[in-house]
Amino acid sequence: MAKKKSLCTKEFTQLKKLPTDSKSLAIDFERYLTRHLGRFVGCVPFYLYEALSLTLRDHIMTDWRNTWKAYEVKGVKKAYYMSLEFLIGRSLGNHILNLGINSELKSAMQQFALELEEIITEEHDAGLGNGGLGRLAACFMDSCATLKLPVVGYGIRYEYGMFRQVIKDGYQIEEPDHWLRDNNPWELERPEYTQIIKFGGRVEMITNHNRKPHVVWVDTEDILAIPYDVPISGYKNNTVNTLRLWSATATNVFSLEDFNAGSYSDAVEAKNKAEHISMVLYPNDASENGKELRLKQQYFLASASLQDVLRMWSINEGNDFSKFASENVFQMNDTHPTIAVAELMRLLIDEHYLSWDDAWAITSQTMAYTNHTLLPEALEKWPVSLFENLLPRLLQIIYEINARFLKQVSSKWPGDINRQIRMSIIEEGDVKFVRMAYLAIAGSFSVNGVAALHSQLLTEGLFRDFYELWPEKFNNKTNGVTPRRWVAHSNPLMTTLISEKIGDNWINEFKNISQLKQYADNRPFAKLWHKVKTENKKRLAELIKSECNVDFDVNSLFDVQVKRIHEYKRQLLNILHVIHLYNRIKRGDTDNWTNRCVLIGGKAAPGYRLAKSIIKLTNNIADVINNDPQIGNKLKLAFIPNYGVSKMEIICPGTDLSEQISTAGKEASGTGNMKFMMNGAVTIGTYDGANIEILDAVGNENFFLFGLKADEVEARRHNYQPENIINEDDDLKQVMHLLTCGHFNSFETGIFDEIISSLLNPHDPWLTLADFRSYIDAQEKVSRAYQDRDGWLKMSINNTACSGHFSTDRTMQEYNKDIWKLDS
Ligand code: 26W
Repeated sequence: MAKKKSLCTKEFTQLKKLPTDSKSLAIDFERYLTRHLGRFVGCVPFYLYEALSLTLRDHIMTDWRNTWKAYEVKGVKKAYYMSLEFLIGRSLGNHILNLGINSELKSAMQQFALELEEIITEEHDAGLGNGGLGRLAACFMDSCATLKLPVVGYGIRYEYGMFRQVIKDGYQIEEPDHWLRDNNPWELERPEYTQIIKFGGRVEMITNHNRKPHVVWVDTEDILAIPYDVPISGYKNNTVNTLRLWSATATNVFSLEDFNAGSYSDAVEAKNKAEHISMVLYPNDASENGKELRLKQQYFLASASLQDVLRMWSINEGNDFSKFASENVFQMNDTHPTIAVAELMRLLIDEHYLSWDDAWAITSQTMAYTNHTLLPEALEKWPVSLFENLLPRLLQIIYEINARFLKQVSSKWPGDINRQIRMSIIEEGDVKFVRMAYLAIAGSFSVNGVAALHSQLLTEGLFRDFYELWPEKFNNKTNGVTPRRWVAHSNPLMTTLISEKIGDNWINEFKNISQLKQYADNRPFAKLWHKVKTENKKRLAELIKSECNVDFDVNSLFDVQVKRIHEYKRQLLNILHVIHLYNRIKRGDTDNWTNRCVLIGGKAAPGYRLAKSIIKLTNNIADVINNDPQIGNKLKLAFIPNYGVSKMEIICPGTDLSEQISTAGKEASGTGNMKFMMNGAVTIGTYDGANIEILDAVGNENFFLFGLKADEVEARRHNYQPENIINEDDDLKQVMHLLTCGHFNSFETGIFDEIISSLLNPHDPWLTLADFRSYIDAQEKVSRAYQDRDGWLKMSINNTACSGHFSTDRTMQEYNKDIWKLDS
């Protein structure tokens, strides 16, 4: 749809609020259900969810429009958060919390004999992300709206989100997640803001109207980007920000030419091909795989978003970009959208006729880059040849950026050719590559890591040369999570208990949660805390029963590790401990025993064989343990299928012990660790990522630290002999024996050989066995601590009370103060 001039000349007026009493809500709900959807109260429950969402959406629309207009009228500086992933989860429950009309809606639903909580769970998760990085983007959006920061999210509206994980015979099976199959009430299509995205073609030099040489990119295959806006409500503050997700489609749905020539199928094929771009989220979370379609997605997002921002800019400023850099800032979520650096240059030079220097001044003052991983295999690089075919003009610009950049390098370090080779944005060799992280750093005024240790390791290792060149660009922004979703929404019982004691302003002033500290030693309060935890454990136990058919007894210690399955996160170390406990029970070593229920969950990238074996191993061990009458309630193990945002909302309030056991120096930050802490779980963890800051906040006495530190890990690599470690440790010897003798795979010979040899490998990058003893000892301390109920409750309360630093409200305030500099 082409955008036409408005017919209306009237000035903007604020939209008025709609009534939120339960009677009005009930009337609206019934009207949507019966008149709009044509259903009735006894229908398929999804329609109840849809009708209720539409009811609520009317209220959000008011604030949405008023928020946008306020930003527009004030002409404020804006930040754009560009991310290939936004792991939003469900929206309805979150909006209800933010609008503060839970009790009104509850009673409105009661008028129809409906339970609000049940309706809320009808919503499909918006699973547009892999894990930490995607969920972080969603938490950031929440906090920006709550802080009234003018931040717009830009992403892709994938037709299929993160795959659904089904477990069959213990193995992970991936099923497509067609989350948009039913209507999605939380999106608003905006065809009037469609953008055209170019691919392929060639680059030509022409003489423009000023008789100056000018580059044009011609004979391209064009694709349309259609925006869908998703409302992001702030907490009880009448603010609704926007997440704009792009969907791809063909430029002309049916090429008339093809159609008339009788090739209807060619016309349809073109449309299908275009739509592939936004069809599916890539389910890899730590290794890049260089697929052409992925680069297309990245460029599609970057180009559509930048064109959109320039379109809005030009409405008021025309082709005057003198103030652009002081009113706009782009935050790139990892290297995934960093082609934006070259694309902004292209748009400013080719489409808006700026000089290279002016365009570079704008680009390098508006782009900021966040790194989320230290794993070298996750660093994106694209074959130059791919760029040549797909984005020839962008490649030219990257070469020019690189040439100018290398000049700077050589003037700082004259004659240091090795450094130039190391730092070049282009990796030379038989196959040449574009190094996206280097492009991001060269084009950005800010580069940040996501926890103190991570940011430090970036400057010492991965980006050391760049740090030496531009120390002022580098900074740390420790991650957080939003306390609205991860406490107020997920843990209503705890929320009520806390608010009764310290009032409810901790929900948006999260540092005030520290006021809880005074209750850590208060016995009546601890008793109530225990009651809440037990109720939450019951809720979790019910989930485990229905999903895994395993009985978790609420009196046991609930020991949880949920996150993507990856060797560096060391689910294997956890499993070795479980085998050790099993072995102890079998050999009768159970004096002073603490009953434990161990829960593991997470998805493996579909092509990551070893991670998939880890899932199978977990399920096989669970089968043996859970069906052995001699083990009984002493030990249970369950693997929860299809771990995601909605499951975590039930898991984290019911957890006693949070497993954060990555090889030190490998987990950039972790954010699950923060969710557990806020909900009163105690952490057993390595000195890694944000664990370090959690330990700092909560103190040694409230945290179970173990394992090698990052520098010790590096030192240890040179003399790592797993065989020796096994021979010197009887417990480990027995554990390894159970694994190697096929105790857990008696009818499936050899299926765990790869896992076993990875543990025995002296070059095991994750040094799993090096931390075995200290992990087992720390776990033993946990078991003993859990037997002292009062002591444990004190630790639990302290963990929540000390979690004030880990709200994304704090994180966003830091981004704003140091990087974005927006008015709120
Ligand atoms: C190329 C594909 C790809 C996709 C995702 C490469 C790398 C990634 C990242 C490693 C994804 C990620 O989720 N990183 C996580 O980001 C979180 C938020 O900052 C951190 O808390 C986690 O420690 C980090 O692993």
